[in-house]
Amino acid sequence: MAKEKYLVTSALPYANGDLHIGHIAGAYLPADIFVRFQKLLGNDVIYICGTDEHGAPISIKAEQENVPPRKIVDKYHKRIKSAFDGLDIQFENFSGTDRKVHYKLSQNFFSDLNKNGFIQTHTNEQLYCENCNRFLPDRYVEGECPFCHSEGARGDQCDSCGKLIDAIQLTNPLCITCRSTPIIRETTNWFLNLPKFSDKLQKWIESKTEWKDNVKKFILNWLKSGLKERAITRDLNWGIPVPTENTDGKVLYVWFEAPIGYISSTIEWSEKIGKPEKWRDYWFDKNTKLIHFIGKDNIPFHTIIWPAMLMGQDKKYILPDDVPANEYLNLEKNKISTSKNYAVWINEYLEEFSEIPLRYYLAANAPENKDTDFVWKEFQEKYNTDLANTFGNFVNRVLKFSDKHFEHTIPLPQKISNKNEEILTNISDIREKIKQLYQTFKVRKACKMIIDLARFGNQYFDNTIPWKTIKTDRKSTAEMMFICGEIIRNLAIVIYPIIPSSSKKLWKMLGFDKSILKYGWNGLSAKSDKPIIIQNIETLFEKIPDDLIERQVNKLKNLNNIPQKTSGKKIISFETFQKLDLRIAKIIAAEKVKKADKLLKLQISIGSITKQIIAGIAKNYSPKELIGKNILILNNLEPAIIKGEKSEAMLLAVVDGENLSLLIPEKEIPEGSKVL
Ligand code: B3M
Ligand code: ZN
Repeated sequence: MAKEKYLVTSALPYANGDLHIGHIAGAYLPADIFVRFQKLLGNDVIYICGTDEHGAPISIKAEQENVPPRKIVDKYHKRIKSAFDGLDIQFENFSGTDRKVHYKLSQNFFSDLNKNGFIQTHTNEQLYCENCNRFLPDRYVEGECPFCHSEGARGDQCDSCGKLIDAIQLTNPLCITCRSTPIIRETTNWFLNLPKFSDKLQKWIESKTEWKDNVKKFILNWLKSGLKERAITRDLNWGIPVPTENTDGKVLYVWFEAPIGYISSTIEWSEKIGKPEKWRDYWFDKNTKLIHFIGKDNIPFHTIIWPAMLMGQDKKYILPDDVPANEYLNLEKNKISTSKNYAVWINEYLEEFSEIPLRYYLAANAPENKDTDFVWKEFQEKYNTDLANTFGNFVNRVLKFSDKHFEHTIPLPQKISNKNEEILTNISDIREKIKQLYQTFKVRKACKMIIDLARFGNQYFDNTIPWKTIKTDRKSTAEMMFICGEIIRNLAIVIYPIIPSSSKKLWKMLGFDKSILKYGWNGLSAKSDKPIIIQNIETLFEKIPDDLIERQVNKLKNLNNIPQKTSGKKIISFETFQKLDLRIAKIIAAEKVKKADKLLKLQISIGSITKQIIAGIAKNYSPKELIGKNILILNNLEPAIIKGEKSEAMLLAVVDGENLSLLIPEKEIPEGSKVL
């Protein structure tokens, strides 16, 4: 079969801070897994990245630390790269956007677009700080989001609703440096004429039938509301000079040049490997599949602005084949926040753990279609249960048993029963499914199937009781061991993309002479034809102890300013408030919900009707003390089934950590009364 060709990129991290688990789950681990999978298949694939080194994020950090921007960039480039190394995330090249090749290429991009009539200048109003004597583009200014009204929205994008913002649209803007209110001043900037690309973009996106729903929806919405020209220069002094006249004091907008970094980093790679023209084989060959891994806040840049920039070049660059953007990862139910230091930082993590549990947990819990939550306790449990107890235990018992009874081998059987043949067919079906899942970026499901296979292995071992049969029937025991060996051989390879170092360790125990990548996915298609010679048996996965996890949990608890899930407050209208049917209800019966230690089942009476509600208050109230109490409820909440029980309204309570108190009217008031 002809080799497929892939050019895989991950969003270029800003060189203004360290990486945390949210970055890894969104854009880097999924890409690394995909790349390793393609390598196992024997496809031609390169993984390209680098740091994003210009724009307001960097210059602001430099001002805060009172050092030149280049110093910040150098420091964080190194720290970011070492975090990736520690997590075994391997790029073909990891460059940076403050390098010569990148300057040249970015300026060429601008010049081509300009020459081809896609760039216009406009003089318009911008925010200007009279105290700092400068314009305030992007992150230099903060205010209330014009769309969702959250506070603390930046001048380029609102973190709460994800919408792109023009700084001038902010309500109550403030200069982030001196906190004074900026004035409005005119300035001239260069704009990319996106509307000219509308039709082409629309057609192109409609052809992408296989893109993830969240991504397509986002783009089609954007197109529907009409594309606008976008400024691609900024009044800043840190960045790439604009290659045309009258541009003093201006640089290319960081989001204009950053994606070009994907190309310049590929060029740098070509030069490093001594094949300076090689990058063209990827960027100009329409058989190359260009895949951009990003977090959801980067969708518009990668699916509209960047493709338009590519379309407007003289040279025929390929366009993105897929942009599998991920949703967000939260931390212990709250939003990760760099500024509040509420995060799990990779460099710190690596001081206490190996990369294995994190890679596994973030893969099994990847925010592929919805936001997911990183919970330390779950991290420990998931790893201990799936990898140590299931996968590792299976490998260990099979290898130890076979090693002892079959002269350090997993033997080849003389014949294979029909039932066992069926199992082998099943294994290859499962493998085929896992392959499809990896190919379509569904790593969560792939993880699950892999662990299910290991679990099946354990059951097979238990049910066939080799420790008994070995005394009476050596032949059939050899056959069972062979089946277990086949499961292990498959497991070692299919888990490779997710936890490559464990996979290699297992591979070593199995003593194959070809490396795991050479053997590859294809090596799995034929049955083993020689016995496996078992090497030194080591523990694959050491369990994570409780105290290590407790320390991490406490670290987070000790932060005094934990950010809330939705940052900023949302203002709602009086009409919206009026839609809430808040009432007083009387509890007439209460009991525990089976198999749910936090839940109580309550019967409440609201005037003439009774309803059932399921409430998470069992830790704070006993059923007995509740009966007869008048409580506050939200009456018109959509009914839900909780633990198999119907819940037809919601009780209101105040919560402070573990403390919970019901809201009870201060005076005697008839049940059913409306709260106004
Ligand atoms: N530096 C933005 C971010 O970290 C960014 C990505 C650039 S990709 C070309 O959200
Ligand atoms: Zn200022």
